[in-house]
Amino acid sequence: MEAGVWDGMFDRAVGVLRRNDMGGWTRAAPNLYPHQWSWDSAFIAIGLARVNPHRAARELITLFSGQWANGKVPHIVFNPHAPPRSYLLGPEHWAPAVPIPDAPALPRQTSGLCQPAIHAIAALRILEAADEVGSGEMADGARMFIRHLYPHLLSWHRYLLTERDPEGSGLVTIYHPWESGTDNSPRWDAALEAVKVGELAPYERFDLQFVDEPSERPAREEYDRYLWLVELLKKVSYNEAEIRRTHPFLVKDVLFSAILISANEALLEIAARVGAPDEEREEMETWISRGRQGLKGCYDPTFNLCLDYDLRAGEPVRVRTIAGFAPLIAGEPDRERHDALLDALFSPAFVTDPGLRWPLPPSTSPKEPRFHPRAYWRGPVWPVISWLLWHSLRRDGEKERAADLRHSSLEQLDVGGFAEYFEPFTGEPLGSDDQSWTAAVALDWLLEDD
Ligand code: 2M8
Repeated sequence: MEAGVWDGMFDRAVGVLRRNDMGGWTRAAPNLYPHQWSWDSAFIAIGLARVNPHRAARELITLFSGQWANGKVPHIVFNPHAPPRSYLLGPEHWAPAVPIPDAPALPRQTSGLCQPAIHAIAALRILEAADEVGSGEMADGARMFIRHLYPHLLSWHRYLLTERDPEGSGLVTIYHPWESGTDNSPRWDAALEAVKVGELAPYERFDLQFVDEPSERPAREEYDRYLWLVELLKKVSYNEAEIRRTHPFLVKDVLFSAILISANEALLEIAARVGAPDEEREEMETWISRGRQGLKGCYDPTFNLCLDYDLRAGEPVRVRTIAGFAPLIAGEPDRERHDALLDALFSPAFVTDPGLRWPLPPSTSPKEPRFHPRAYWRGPVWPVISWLLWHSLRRDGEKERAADLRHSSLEQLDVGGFAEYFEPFTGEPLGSDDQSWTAAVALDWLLEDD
């Protein structure tokens, strides 16, 4: 760790995670998100891996205790002690009239959606952290942890690459913008607009009490559609075949798919460590090459970006967002395309826009007509996305660019604290304060030297 440069930040980040620690799992944020979110928890485990590997392992194990019988890891595992009227949609909104055969026999209730599968990357980080400590109790604990988690990770990835990809395209279909993690990104505008909202029970937006301005959260029309899509999924008791047949929102999400490819690489390493059978490793290799092929098919040479594909409309989603850099996250084997993507990332359409407070990627390109610098996933900078890109660039040997991303991100957090996201031109912290995954990626960055 660079001593002296980021004085006090390490302790502040640890403090955020400690205050959000609910005993074996971490709430995503103190007020706005009082439950356990799936990909937030994976980032939290990454941040904790070298600080407290045991606690990091526990984060993942607790999350996976909510896994469904079909392998799905739910996007929220609910906190039974969350204050009433604190989060919409709370646990009472997810149960269908007809019982769900795939839901877990749970001590804790879950949502019925999922989120990007970064968990295997987190699990591998925990193993590597235990390796650094060497042999002894830590190594034994890590071995037990990974023996326990490996089959769960495998069935999670299998679910995504079968039920969510019956076409064998290597790309994951999402059923709801919440599954992407980039909720109100303009990526989903057209597909959402096509959703005809039926009769909805009146509802209250609890989220708006925890932010300064309503524009920091999705709009009312978006929420109507979010809630309606959940109603439709409940109506078919989350039956995957029925969803594929009837659901109005089915999109191949390139960012989700890319994270899964990278997670499959991590799972392959984990499989080697646990001595998994050859067939399982071959299965993962097939997933990885199929995924890369799938992303190749979504590449748009005019934008030099990868585009999501709306299955209902039968067309690509032509909008420039950070999801376009999906192949960089997946690992792009074609050198020319890799360089073109890098040029696009470091172009004025993203990181080198001269008006930016820090050279960090805005969630939507400022060149897009639907860019909005304060509106949730429509423009602000998200530290976890900067982390994903940093991690990928470093893996690919782009040392200098990775170091710049890390340095600018740490500056952003030093000035603005561990906010959920940041206005790209002013650096103003927005959304929730003390967001767990922001503190977690800060920890990971602080423990690196470059
Ligand atoms: C945001 O999503 C939730 C719904 O899942 C919400 O807005 O209420 C997203 O930023 C998502 O990616 C994140 O996992 C979650 C908790 O931080 O908040």
